[in-house]
Amino acid sequence: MQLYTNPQSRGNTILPFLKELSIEAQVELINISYEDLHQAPYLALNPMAKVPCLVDGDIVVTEVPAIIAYLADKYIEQDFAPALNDPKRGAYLKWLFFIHGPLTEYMDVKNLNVAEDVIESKKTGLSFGDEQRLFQFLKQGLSQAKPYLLGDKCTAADLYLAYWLVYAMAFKLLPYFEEAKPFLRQMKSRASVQGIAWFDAIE
Ligand SMILES: N[C@@H](CCC(=O)N[C@@H](CS)C(=O)NCC(=O)O)C(=O)O
Repeated sequence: MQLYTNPQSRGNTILPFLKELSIEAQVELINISYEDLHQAPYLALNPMAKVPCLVDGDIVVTEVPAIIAYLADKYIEQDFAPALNDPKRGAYLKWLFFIHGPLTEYMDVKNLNVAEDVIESKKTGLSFGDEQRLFQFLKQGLSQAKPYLLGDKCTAADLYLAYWLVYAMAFKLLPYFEEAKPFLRQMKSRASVQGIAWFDAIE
């Protein structure tokens, strides 16, 4: 497999998962410059001209949670995704898509300094709705983590959420919720995230 990525990109959110799956040796990391994303060879893989992009033989997967879900299912015996007939599968998918949708949208809106009154006037069309509701959803989910989102097993969704949370908190795109602390401490203790500065900042 090849993972096209860039060291400055959200492709980084996938790297701990490669370690968790012990497939670093099977996945060739191809660090591609942002200029080369717009060249024909890469556009043939991903016409969106974005990284990351996973190539597994004839299979091309783009969009971070799709890559994560693809790998989790490919190595399903490693238990980082609930099986198709496991009732926890629904919550697992919900978290993956929540992170990619409402949570990322919220961070983009914050990053762009969109005025509060504009957000308020557009909230029915925004996938995160409003800030308080998003925070409440996150706090509730994180409070119920025991110690992981789906219970006692760490899934790909935990790794993806934890990465985005520590990143967003480091850049003050999200407050450092008290409710997030036990979950983030738990995630920080995993060998796969050692050396990632944003995790080091979690007390
Ligand atoms: N929806 C995509 C977004 C990917 C994305 O935004 N990638 C950025 C880096 S974080 C990128 O490739 N930027 C380079 C460019 O636009 O030239 C995903 O989640 O994979």
